[in-house]
Amino acid sequence: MTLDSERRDVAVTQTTLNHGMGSALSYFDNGQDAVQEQPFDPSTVYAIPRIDIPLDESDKRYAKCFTSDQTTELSEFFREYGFVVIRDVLTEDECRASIDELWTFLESRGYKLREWDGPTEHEKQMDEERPPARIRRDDPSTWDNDWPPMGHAGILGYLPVFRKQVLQNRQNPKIYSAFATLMQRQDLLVNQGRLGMFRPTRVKDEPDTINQKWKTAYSLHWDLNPWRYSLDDAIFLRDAKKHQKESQQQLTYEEPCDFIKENSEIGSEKDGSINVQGLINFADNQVEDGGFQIVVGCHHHMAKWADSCKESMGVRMRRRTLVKVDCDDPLYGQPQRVAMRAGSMVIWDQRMAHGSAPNDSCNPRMCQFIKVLPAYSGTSQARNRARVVQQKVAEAKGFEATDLGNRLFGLAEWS
Ligand SMILES: O=C(O)CCC(=O)C(=O)O
Repeated sequence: MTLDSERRDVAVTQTTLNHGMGSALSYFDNGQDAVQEQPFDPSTVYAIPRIDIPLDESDKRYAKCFTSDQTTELSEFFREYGFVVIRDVLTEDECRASIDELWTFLESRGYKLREWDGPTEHEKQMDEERPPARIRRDDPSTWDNDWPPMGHAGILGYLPVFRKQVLQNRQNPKIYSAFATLMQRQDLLVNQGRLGMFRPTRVKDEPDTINQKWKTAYSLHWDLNPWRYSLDDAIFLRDAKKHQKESQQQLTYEEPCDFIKENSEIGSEKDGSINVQGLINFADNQVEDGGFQIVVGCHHHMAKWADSCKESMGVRMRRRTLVKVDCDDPLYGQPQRVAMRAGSMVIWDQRMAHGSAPNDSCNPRMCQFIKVLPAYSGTSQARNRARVVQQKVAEAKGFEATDLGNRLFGLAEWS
């Protein structure tokens, strides 16, 4: 497509779409052209059909699930519904070790470090002058003491975690095998991500007591931009190219948050790539415990949804990679909780609108976020990434990477 035809497209968008309710805002793109943002009208948004989440026949408190060796069944389910639960990827011992490590992380304030280099001089001085009250796992009255940032989202801090058990989980063969099956390739890099915890908001045998302060936010979003990812309109295609280029240049791995960003929108619907995200539950997680929720079957419909609101939300959000569903959109009320047993993992297609629902029980929710991306090598980005991972893995006391782990961490070649 030529620049001329791109410009013509933008001009058409500007002149034909002025069906406004109230005044439209202008969106300026680097001074090149202005695209009119139309007001968002929820009644014109494509309604994604609701499909009930399939439940586990043997225990309907949980979503339907598979074992990692049921490759045909789990792939078919994933294709149809856009997500899949794989049970028993962690043993009971591995769940116990993961929970223990999560608490040690909280008790030792591992999350305080915003940068790889540790606390600033100012932070150290503040801590010495006024030692902070510590969290203790066996005493819920301490669970307000210096809780990590991102508590409103149920995520423990900003940074990826490099500790023995979370690294073991990242090189777990069952987890790898499930990802490889769904991605239809063996050569993968595992993302170095974060831990999650929702504190219980209810007290056993006290039905009238609710701790609102520990309720996490209800959320529904995509970790990609639906318009850039799916639509052929020139404006979004151009933004998609720009985004890909910028994200490649920006990921230097000098900043810890580069690990968090790295697999958002790495392909597009048009190139047929399969992009996934996932998480592992350390404890049984029933509907009322809060946590992961998803719009079942959404991957089949995201492009139609995006097309139906491209002049309003699409224009407003065209530069975003994380896109939140508007609370006036009928889709906002549509996700269903994916309840899973301890040791289970859910993997979802990135085209699925997903998020989390707050806790409404006396049980905590504890999990590890985990994603994979196609392996790459030979670039400065790959070398920087490997250097940082190597250093962080070496610092993780008691951890030994396996052959599989070294490949998944980008420290050894796949071929
Ligand atoms: O399960 C959760 O807490 C939400 C997960 C999520 O939204 C994500 O990983 O992007």
